[in-house]
Amino acid sequence: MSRLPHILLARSGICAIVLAAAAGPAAASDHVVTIEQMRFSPPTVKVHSGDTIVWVNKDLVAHTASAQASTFDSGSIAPGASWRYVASKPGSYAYQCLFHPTMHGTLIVEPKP
Ligand SMILES: [Cu+2]
Repeated sequence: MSRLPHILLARSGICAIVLAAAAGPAAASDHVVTIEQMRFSPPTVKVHSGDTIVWVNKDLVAHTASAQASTFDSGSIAPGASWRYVASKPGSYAYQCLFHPTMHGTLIVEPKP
């Protein structure tokens, strides 16, 4: 994999996500945060405890999604790769990219409905 061009990796990552989203109702509690052009999109995501958040890196450089309170930390997400996190404790979690401190996001976890 590592010898493939970055563009190809990025595209295959995007395709995988599209296919996963189209695959069925199991994705109902999955939330996707796209990392593209040095931004988290959407910048704020609201989920319920137990939901899964997937950060998908569509940039050509690595990023991280690291909570300022160390609640979660993706580590380096390579170009074209993604990272999944299952939300647990309700709260509001500001996070940033450790490589690019101007990149900010917020994860809001609400109690189970
Ligand atoms: Cu970054």
